[in-house]
Amino acid sequence: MQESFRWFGPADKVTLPEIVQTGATGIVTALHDIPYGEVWTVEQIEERKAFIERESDGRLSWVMVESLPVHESIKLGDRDLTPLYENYRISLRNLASCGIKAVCYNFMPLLDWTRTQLREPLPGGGSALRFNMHEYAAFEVFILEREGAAETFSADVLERAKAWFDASTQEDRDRLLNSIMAGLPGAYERYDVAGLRAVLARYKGITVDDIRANYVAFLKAVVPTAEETGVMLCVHPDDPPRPIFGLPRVVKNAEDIAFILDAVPSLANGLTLCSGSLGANPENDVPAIAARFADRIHFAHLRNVKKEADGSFQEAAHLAGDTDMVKLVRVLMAEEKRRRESGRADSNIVMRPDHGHEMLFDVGRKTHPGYPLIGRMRGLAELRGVMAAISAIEG
Ligand code: DNO
Ligand code: MN
Repeated sequence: MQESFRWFGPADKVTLPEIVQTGATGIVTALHDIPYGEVWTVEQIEERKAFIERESDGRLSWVMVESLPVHESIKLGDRDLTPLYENYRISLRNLASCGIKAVCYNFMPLLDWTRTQLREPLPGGGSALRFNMHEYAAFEVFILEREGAAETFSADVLERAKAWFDASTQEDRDRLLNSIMAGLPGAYERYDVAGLRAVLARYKGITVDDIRANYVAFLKAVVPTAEETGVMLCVHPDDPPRPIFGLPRVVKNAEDIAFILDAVPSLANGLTLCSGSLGANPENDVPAIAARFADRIHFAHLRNVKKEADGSFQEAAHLAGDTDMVKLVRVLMAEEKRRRESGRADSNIVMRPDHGHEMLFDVGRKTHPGYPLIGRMRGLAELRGVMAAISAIEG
């Protein structure tokens, strides 16, 4: 697999020369300053690409876009989408003309990954991202006061949510809102509670089937261009793989993935296998999902989670959570072998350590939540060991 590392652009506290030292060779990034829906021009792409090569002394290159965001109107299925589809297609063409031919995106309404804790202390030091079900419930039921939310939680979770809320200070509530919004990358919009209520109102009455239909329309509009230009699109699963704030989620399990990949059967319509996102639902067998859709996986996000009975989960060290990472890496490497044998050009699957614990010299450095240098470097090093062992044993 090609080892890559996510970098959030020149404003990222983690620098390119530091990433060089992780041993990764690929950079995963996006033009985070460009508002959703606008064209990424060739000049802007070339400039960023050159920056990466220059700052890393030619040791790193931009191998994957994460993300080329899908505008909210496309997810909502608003009326005249032609200009937005066209902008997306132009961006794909521009990226391809600069030699960047792999593009990750997601189809999560409004939010990206969602956590209640950005820095849950770990025994022995450092911290991890965490999703606490009762705090999430407290936010949805008692802070956001979303109609119908209470029924979606067990009595036990609700009771603990109420106790948390009753004991919480304004500072606790602000911290929770900030954690929930933190998954939105780059300069994108953050909402306050009133703002969140207002944007959620736009989704009122929109069902899973509606979002699926909007998604298929999007794929039909852009996959032909991806095919023509040799770009591999790869959708990132919903994180966590459950509805958030009642918003329908359509990329949460094998059934959803099958629906998407079958809707437009083309290699250009592919998958980002994110083991941490899919792995947060106990019903998802991540290595089995990887095996089933192996030929359409263009990008692997490798990380692990430890699940709890009430639906809470915490990000574990890369080899330490509930997902059998060795089994998963074997599946991906077997697929690479098949591709090599059948002469497929993309036989190297791009992988990156997805998230890492905040530890050692990153503590207090205020790197992007979930994306410190050392924890991810540790994850990459562990995964590299797994890959080396598998190829030594299996060739
Ligand atoms: C989480 C990431 C996601 C991912 C987007 C892709 O850390 O894997 O935020 O970048 O969902 O569009
Ligand atoms: Mn991911």
